[in-house]
Amino acid sequence: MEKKVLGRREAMVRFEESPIYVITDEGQSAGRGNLTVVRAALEAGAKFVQYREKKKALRAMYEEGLLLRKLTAEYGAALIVDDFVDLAMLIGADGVHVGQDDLPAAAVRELVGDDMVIGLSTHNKEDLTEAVALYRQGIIDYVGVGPVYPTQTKDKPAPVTGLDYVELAVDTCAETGLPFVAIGGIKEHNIGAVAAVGAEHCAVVSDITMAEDIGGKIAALTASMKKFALI
Ligand code: 3NM
Repeated sequence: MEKKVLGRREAMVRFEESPIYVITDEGQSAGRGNLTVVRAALEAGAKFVQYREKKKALRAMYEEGLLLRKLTAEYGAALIVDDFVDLAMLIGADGVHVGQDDLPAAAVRELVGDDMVIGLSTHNKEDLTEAVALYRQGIIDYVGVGPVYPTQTKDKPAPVTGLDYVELAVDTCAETGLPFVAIGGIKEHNIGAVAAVGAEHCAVVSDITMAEDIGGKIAALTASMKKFALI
């Protein structure tokens, strides 16, 4: 097994420092490979990257995951793997992200031990309440909150939450400390509105992966968040 590069605590420091959470989608990368997209994002200063791949064979994902691990380590960035707990462990990722229909977070924590980040997608108030309990038990480290806006990236997205759900997550985070990242249809033209209700972290897939100038896009997204941030 590869050695973890950052581990849980250091990876969550990168999360806190990252207004933009970059997620791969090779099918929407304008013909570029995940490595090319991630390298451009890292060059632009991205420090929290998720390897999300639904279409490749697991063997190909393993090979690519090892390369992404090497690359993110060179830039001191955290690497999170979507869904595949075994893959995350084998490539030495800093964490794994799971959804509501994946293995339960508590079971994942048993598998990965104490030194990996676990992120959990949430889509409504009930999910968020459960997530708070998991956070208080030390099982999860952050939640995804969305889809805030309609998205083409996910096959069967949950109903669009709008900004109301982001506002609930802001309040919940203030009360409990549970870190969250807003996700779903977030783009340069609407990211300011998400920041304006108090989100400090936004996960963006297609607006980054499809951008001709990935570095320029990340800079523009970050600038918009800063401009509209509450503090
Ligand atoms: N998770 P884009 S929405 C991966 O609601 C993912 O949990 C979501 O892609 C959730 O930025 C989503 O291209 C896709 O809309 C986000």
